[in-house]
Amino acid sequence: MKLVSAEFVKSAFDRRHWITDGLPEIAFLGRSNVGKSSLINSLLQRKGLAKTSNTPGRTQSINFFLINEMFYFVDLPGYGYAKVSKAKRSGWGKMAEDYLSNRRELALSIQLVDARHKPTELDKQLFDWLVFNKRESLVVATKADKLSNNQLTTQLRNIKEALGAAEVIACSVQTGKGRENVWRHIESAVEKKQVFG
Ligand SMILES: Nc1nc2c(ncn2[C@@H]2O[C@H](COP(=O)(O)OP(=O)(O)OP(=O)(O)O)[C@@H](O)[C@H]2O)c(=O)[nH]1
Ligand SMILES: [Mg+2]
Repeated sequence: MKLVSAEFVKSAFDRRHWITDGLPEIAFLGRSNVGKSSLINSLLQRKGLAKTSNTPGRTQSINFFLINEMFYFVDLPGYGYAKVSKAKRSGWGKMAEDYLSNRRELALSIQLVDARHKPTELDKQLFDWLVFNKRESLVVATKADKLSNNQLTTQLRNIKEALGAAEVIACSVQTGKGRENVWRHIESAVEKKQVFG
């Protein structure tokens, strides 16, 4: 797929503000600070389109980006960040859960885990939930540049085992590793959604 256009469309804090044109959506999910917004920018080759930060919990809304006027990237709030108030935390959980449970337009959920760490309990819960709910999903291990090749091989095996995932794609926004592969999955998910709904 040739990337022709990518634009930020809106931030939604409430389901009433979700997009209503019915185009397929690719969601990015994972712990705060795992690299969701960075991966979106890297896939789109556009620095700063999705806001990134060293401060976990940066993305608090559901952010929609229109790609090629054909489908959306959806940047969901990160989970598992302890330092926000309980009220805020359950607010995020609710909106993300609502989105994942009910969103008909959702074509693919890309779940990000940190390549350096064992998946957390919340990572596992999300993975199981996506499988249980028969959501099309893909696991990506971020920040692969922070590991040696040997370490990365070991970690990919550990992550696969911990989650029970058939495939985990190593990615780095620094080196571009994994980008093509992730794009292939996105393309095929969008096509499938366009054909089968
Ligand atoms: N070295 C390296 N750093 C990365 C990579 N991806 C993301 N980062 C860094 O990780 C930090 C968090 O990245 P974000 O993209 O803001 O993370 P996020 O998942 O969107 O975080 P929230 O919006 O808080 O949920 C930033 O400092 C990024 O520069 C990567 O592939 N390699
Ligand atoms: Mg973010």
